[in-house]
Amino acid sequence: MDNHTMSKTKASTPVTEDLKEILSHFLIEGSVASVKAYGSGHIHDTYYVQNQSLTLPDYLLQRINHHVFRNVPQLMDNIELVTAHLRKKLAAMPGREPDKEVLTLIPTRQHRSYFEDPAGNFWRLYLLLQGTRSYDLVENTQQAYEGGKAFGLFQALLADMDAHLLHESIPDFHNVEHRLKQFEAALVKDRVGRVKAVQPEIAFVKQRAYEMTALLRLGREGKLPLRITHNDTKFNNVLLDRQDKAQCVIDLDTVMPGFVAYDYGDAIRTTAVTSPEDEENLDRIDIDLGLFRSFTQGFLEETHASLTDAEIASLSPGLTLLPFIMGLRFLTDYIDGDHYYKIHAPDHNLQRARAQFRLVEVLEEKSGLLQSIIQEIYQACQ
Ligand code: ADP
Ligand code: GN1
Ligand code: MG
Repeated sequence: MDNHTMSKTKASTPVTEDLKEILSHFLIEGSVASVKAYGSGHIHDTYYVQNQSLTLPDYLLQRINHHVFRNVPQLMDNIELVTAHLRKKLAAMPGREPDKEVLTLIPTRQHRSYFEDPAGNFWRLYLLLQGTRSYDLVENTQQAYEGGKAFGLFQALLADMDAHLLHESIPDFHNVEHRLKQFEAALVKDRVGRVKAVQPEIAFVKQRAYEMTALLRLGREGKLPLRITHNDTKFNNVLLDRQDKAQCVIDLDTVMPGFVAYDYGDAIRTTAVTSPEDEENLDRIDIDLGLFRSFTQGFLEETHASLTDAEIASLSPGLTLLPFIMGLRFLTDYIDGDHYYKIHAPDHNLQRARAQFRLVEVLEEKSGLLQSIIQEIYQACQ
């Protein structure tokens, strides 16, 4: 990684004293015992804030990556709007617990949803949802089912929210034509001289580029409705409780208008696969049909009544599209010199891209079978 990209996107690691100073700007209860780096997200820096008192809440502090989310006030407006809408909808449903099922932002002493420090970093604080866990890898069909219920319900609850209220926090986020243009631009620049070494991956992208725009074209023809979607439905963006029941959908930064197939495809990418997103041994990458069925069952139980026939038919192409987009973005970042995603090894983005492209192949091979499972589950939900 060259110094230019390091300084442009990777802020220095703060020490505990700095973090405690940042926390002093928020309206927290009690006092801070410890602040520890937490989670495995690729974009923000997340810290677990432990309270001195066992009876007062713990918190989750995040330094927002403002190179990725360029308009933080708009981003935070979105999160306030979405959480308020979810809270209101859940409050009207018997047996639900909005305070446990929706993220709670802790305001600053200036009554704002984020704090900007003198160095230009943006910070936000959430109430830590006690007794919950997120999993990078799904462990069983019950968890996969719960993941499907959580993202399905999330979408159903936002169906009546006015999409015009939301800002596009990252324009063209899942627009594959836009991602292909960024890829082509990176190839032309070849900033760090890596293009020569990734010819097979480039060929993989070019072979599929046109077919991967099918959903966009359907959308343009008015055949697929835009809904409010989550757009980052990785399995670790659902918190499960101690009984492995889905409790809360988190990571709301990319909630924006999108197609239902985006959320479905992005979720299957991590929820129906037992190897990690960056699996090095490509032979290990496969779709687990039990997990696939379970996620699909949970997702369609919550969404079937509102989806059109065209949307049901779009779920299957969404399965290959999302790992394709993720592989393309990882590869583009690799070619560009690794300045978007956090990496933990020099070729990490390439390894991630290869794993995602292998997953695309597996999904292509099984697409007929997966499509018939979706149809069967959909019919049974009717
Ligand atoms: P990123 O965008 O970096 O993935 P997330 O918002 O998903 O950041 O948070 C990172 C991790 O922190 C999550 O995977 C989850 O384990 C944990 N987490 C986030 N918010 C909460 C919360 N309110 N309560 C408990 N854990 C949380
Ligand atoms: C990023 O922040 P995190 O790790 O949840 C990325 C997603 C990718 C994901 C791949 C804003 O999500 O789009 O699917 O990595 N988020 C952004 O793991 O780019
Ligand atoms: Mg996350």
